[in-house]
Amino acid sequence: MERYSLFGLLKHALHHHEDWPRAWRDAEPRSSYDVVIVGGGGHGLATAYYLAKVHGISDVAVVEKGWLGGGNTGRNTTIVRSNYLRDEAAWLYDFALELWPDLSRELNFNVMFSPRGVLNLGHTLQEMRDIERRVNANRLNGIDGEVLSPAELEARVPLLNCSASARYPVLGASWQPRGGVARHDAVAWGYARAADALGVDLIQQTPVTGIRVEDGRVAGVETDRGLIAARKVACVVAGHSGVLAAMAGLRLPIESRPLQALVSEPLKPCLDTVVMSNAVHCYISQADKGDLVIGAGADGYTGYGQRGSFHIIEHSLAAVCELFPAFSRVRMNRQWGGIVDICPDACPIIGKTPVGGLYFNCGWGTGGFKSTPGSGYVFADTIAHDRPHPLAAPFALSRFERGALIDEHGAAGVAH
Ligand code: FAD
Ligand code: PYC
Repeated sequence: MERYSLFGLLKHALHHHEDWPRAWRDAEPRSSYDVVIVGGGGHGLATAYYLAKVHGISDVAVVEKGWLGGGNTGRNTTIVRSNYLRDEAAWLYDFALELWPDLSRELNFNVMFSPRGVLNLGHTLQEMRDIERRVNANRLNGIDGEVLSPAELEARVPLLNCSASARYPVLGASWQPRGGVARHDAVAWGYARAADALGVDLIQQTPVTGIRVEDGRVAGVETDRGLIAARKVACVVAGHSGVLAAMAGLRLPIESRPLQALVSEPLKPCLDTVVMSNAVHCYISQADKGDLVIGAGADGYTGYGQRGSFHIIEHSLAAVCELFPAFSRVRMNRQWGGIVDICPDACPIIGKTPVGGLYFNCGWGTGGFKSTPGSGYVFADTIAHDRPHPLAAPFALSRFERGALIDEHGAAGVAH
């Protein structure tokens, strides 16, 4: 690799970034594959990578209607943590968290994982009781966590307003030191490049318009470039899961709603951890290039417009200004929305469907970025063996028939 130098910098500046080698092939769809993955977000790409890498299944195509990582993967606020309340969720998310520190080496691509710790603030007595319960549950599962007092918080985050006279006074927080952030695009690009190198075809700008089912088994997907036959089809389309399920005659217990975020102008380093407040609906961190990355709550109704409603973001920014009075003078640069797929228990659906050979991985809602490596790993295993990976088994679609819901609303990070 070329070393950083003034000469190197000038050379690349004058080159206008020309002649960069392609990171992955622009594959033409073949007529059939062993496995077709619908959706080229982080989860779909990770699934393809682990199918090829761990299970030796590389006759795989990822079919994406837009560009790789252009869905929620490239729209999220990049928070990574595993402090979920219920055992099943804690195990799944912590399995994912354990994969992050080595991911850049695994993919030979810098995903900029930064374990700078995550704080979840409590503003009421009941929230503090819930935080204590969650931290205790986490520690019983071997997951790091502490409860911090306002004084400890003030020392850790000097800009945070911990005054007792604040509108929503901060009474304390949970602290997960192993949590942090990662670069979302890099995660998609890293998995894409590594999957392509193992022989996976990445097919962009190709919407799937139908799922062909014959005698109760999946036979392939219809696209605007023709039918692509497949022995197995795996749908990983987040906010569009209901649409894809309907193509196979299925109905999922999922609502698709806009969730929005925004970034500020770049600032000098001033916030070296992640602060989340479920009660007032904001979460905030500072990107390496200085921007404040701020997220808001989900819209209260379903929709597919990747923008979100103004009153939601107004409410979140009011909360940011109250929590961090110094940020009230910061200008915002960009705002956007992503369509999140929310299950009634705020947990994902991973696994088989009533249609043979058809699998879904969805329902990650407002919190699936953190689980990208773990989700891809367990889903690939589930597809390869046509049975649930042990960590994925509790998240089967059939839990809604059995009433075996895993309520994670409290730890979801964003109330919905
Ligand atoms: P996506 O990245 O959305 O990929 C699905 C892909 O499927 C898309 O690229 C889409 O174009 C494609 N697709 C859809 N329909 C079709 C079709 N018919 N044919 C072909 N392709 C199709 N999670 C966290 O853990 N931490 C956070 O801080 C966080 N913040 C968030 C903030 C916002 C504003 C949003 C919107 C989400 C946030 N999330 C967060 C949630 C997280 O982004 C998602 O759970 C995760 O990225 C889902 O990844 P995915 O690969 O399943 O979906
Ligand atoms: O799940 O940690 C999370 C999260 C933060 C912001 C949106 N989701």
